Amino acid sequence: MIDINQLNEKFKIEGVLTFKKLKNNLICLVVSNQYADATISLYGAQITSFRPKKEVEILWLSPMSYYEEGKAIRGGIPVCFPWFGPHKSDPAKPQHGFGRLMYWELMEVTENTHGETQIRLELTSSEITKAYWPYEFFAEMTFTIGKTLKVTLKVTNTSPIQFDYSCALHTYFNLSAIEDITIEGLKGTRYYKNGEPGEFIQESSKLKIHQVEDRHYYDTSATCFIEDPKFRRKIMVAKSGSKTTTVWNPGAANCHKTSDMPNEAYRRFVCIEAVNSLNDTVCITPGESHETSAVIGLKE
Ligand code: TA6
Repeated sequence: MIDINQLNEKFKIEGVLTFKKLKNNLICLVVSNQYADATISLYGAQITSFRPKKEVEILWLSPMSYYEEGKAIRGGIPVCFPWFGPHKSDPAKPQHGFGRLMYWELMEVTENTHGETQIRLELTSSEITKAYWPYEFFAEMTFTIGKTLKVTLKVTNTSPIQFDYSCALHTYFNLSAIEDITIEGLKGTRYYKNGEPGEFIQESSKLKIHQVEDRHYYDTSATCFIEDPKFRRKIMVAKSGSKTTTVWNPGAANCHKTSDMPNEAYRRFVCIEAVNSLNDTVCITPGESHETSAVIGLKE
């Protein structure tokens, strides 16, 4: 069991970083620096809140989220790894992999010369991870809390053979209302819709969400923007090391069926995800690493 006193002794930065307990003794790290406030759960290495000073929260977190081992926290940025979506051959294995269902070890907390706070967590392969996925690996999640939030998943192959994995930084963005927002940055990009045959192309420069959407845009490294007129802001979603961008909203009917979301939650968030999946899975040889990053902030 992780000891909150030991964490505080080792990592606490007076006035900037401390730890607190969530439900069921899950521990999170709380950052408050000159730029922003943020909360990161050690379970799942999942950031659940990022709020630049004097701004409305950028990440959406379900008020009905489970904080229970074996279940993913609903909201923030769940880390999907080492597969995205259902497992290819074994539906009994957890959707979106085991990364979001494991305790990650906090390794390092630093402040850089600009006063941004950097946090690094690690997950190393073990008998538990090998029961799901047979390879040896070393995964790191790094968060930089500044005016923007930078999140990186770095995976290193420590196996004697090459492996493939898929992953996502499955970011839930907090909205005033889904019907009022538009998403820019995907015009001219091909995509497929989950559960529908065929390929589509994004015709309009402004994507509006009117219903359930589960779109996977191919071959795109583009920065997206969420324009939210009621919150009077444009959220920037940049990324690197990922060529697939997923846009997901469950719509009213699926939202009602999802036990860890209020019925109206679909109006309050959209996911825009930096993904490596489909024709963009990552193949790394022994000793090789790959980084998938997202940078999130407000357009000035
Ligand atoms: O990224 C989109 C998606 O794969 C959807 O198909 C949807 O099911 C969503 O993720 C949420 O998955 P979860 O397992 O967190 O309920």
